[in-house]
Amino acid sequence: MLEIHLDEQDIDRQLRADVTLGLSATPKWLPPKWFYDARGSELFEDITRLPEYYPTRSERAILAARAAEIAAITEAKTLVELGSGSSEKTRLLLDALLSRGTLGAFVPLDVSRTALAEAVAGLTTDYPTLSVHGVVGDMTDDLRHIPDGDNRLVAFLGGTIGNLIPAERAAFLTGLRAVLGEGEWLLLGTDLVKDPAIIVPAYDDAAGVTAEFNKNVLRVVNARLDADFDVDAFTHVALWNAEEEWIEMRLRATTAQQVRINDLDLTVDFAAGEDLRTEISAKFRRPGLETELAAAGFTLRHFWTDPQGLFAVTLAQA
Ligand code: AVJ
Repeated sequence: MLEIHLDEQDIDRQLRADVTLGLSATPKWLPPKWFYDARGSELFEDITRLPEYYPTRSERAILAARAAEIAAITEAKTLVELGSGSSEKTRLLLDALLSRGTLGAFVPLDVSRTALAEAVAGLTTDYPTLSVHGVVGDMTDDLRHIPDGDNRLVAFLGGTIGNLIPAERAAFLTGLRAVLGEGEWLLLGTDLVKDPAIIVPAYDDAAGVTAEFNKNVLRVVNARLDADFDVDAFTHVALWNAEEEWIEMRLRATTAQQVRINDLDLTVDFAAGEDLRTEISAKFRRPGLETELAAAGFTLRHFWTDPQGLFAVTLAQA
């Protein structure tokens, strides 16, 4: 079953608001959620298989090693997954919780109705005893639509929390804590601070897949808002912000140019070399994470990393 709290019209309104705000700002920016149309989602899947992109592999290794332990500790009855996408790593958790015998329901929440419908259909076939209840919604403002239940485990994997700036993270975690009862669980995937010589190539791969993924946001704006971005007139930039400990992805205008966004009746000027920021991907350290969780009312119970210490999965309790 699929429950829809976000329709095409809501999404269109959000896109218009984001593009109007971001392209009128100095410096210019666009939120990363607009990367993910069908092509962008495919490019992201390609990224997860790149030799340079360690987060997906590292997180999968942690979950494979710890899923049974997570099931034994939480004995969760419902697994909620935020930003579930293809739900591939989730199967590790579902299998462990089903073996443990506690799990009755899986609630994937995602903004993409098509991706979610596909995931729900596949899971319903593969897990006939499980109640699969998809929620189409925005994880930052539709958490109230997570169905009631007791002993729920909310998984937010992939390191996507790193796309939020610290103030947004605090608001998100506090909002999540507010919908959970005391004792319920959060399983959080976070990329870790490490040598930028490892991080930067993960966001600037030799094959140029991340560059295509980054530029895809311009194609999305062109297609959805009748704009005329010249995609080839921008270059992909990934830079490590050492102070904030986050990666910034930008699109740099190679020449001075004007872009017309017809549906917004907006004309935007770019200077030669001007950057448009398209994503931040924050990297974490255990102490900072523990502090952020505590500030939102969560207690860190376990912090697991892969053998190389690249990525972490944290189990926290409300
Ligand atoms: C899906 C948000 C976790 O930040 O690493 C991959 C997206 N951006 N390469 C990340 C992404 C560039 C990814 N997240």
